[in-house]
Amino acid sequence: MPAAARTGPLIMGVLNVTPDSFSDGGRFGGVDAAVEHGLAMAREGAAVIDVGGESTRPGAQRVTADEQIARAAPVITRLRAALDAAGFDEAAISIDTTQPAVGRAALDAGAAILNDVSAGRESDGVIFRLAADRGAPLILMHMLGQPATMQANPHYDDVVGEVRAFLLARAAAAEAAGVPRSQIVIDPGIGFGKTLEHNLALLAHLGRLVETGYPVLVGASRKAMIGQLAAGAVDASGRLGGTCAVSVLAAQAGAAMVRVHDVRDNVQAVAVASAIDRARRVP
Ligand code: PMM
Repeated sequence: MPAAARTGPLIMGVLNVTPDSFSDGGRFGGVDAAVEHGLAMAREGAAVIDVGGESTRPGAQRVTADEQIARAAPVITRLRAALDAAGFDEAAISIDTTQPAVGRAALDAGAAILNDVSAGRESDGVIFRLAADRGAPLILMHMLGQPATMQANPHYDDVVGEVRAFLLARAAAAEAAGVPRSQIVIDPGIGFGKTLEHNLALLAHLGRLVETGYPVLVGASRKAMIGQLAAGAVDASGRLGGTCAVSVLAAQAGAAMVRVHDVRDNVQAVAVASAIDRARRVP
C-alpha cells in the first residue's frame, strides 16, 4: 500500500474567485470574503488552497488572462499574508490556470503551485518552463476536449489506459522542459470529458495511476457524477456525502491529495479512514 494511504492524502481546499463558479455560486467574489474563506479552510486542515479565476465547469466561457489576474492576484497577496499572520506558514496556495501569464502573476503574489487543467497543452508547454524556472510544483490534469464542449458525447476505448498514457506523456514533456519529476502531480480529471461510467472506472482503478510513482490528485468534490448517483435530485451543495466517499476511497488507493470544497468534513473522513487503515497494519 502506498505511503499516502497510511498517512492520508493532503487536502486541497477550493477557492474559486469567479462570478459563475457552479458550486460557490459567486459567493466568494469579494476579496475580503475570499481571503476569509481561504483562511477558514486552512484552519479546518487544508494543506493547499487552490485559487481559480476561471470556471472550468461544463459549458463555461473562457476568461482572459488579464481578467483572471485581476480576480486572483489580490486574493493571493492578501491570503498569503493572512495565512502567515495566523501561523499557517506551511499552507501553500496553488493557482488553477492554463495561462502562463496568470501563473507568473500568481507566483509573484505568493502562490507556490501551478495547477493546469490542460496539462500544458493550452500554452504549448510554456507553463512547463515557468514551473521549471520558478521551482514550482506542477499539477497536470487530463481533460478530453475543452470545457465548452467536453461533455458532448465523450468516447474512450479504454478510459483508464488512455488517461494514464496521456498523463505519462504530459509528465514526460514537462520533465523534458526542465520540471523535476519530484515536482509533478498527476490528476485523472474527474468530470472533464467523461461520462459517469468513465469517472467510476478511473476512481475504481486509481491504483493504475498511483503505481506510476507520481503523486495523484483527485478532484470529485460536488461534481455531477455524485448528483447522478444520489437518490433524488441534489444540487452541488448537497453532494458532501458522496464527496467524502470519494475522498476515503482515494485515500485507500494511495492518492496524495484530494481537492474539495468542504474541507472540515473531508479532513475528518480521511483522518478516520487512514486511522482504520493504520490499525489494520498492527499485528
Ligand atoms: N476540477 C475543477 C477545477 N480545477 N483542478 C484539478 N487539478 N482537478 C480537478 O478535478 C479540478 C481542477 C472544477 O471544479 P470546480 O469548478 O468545483 O472548481
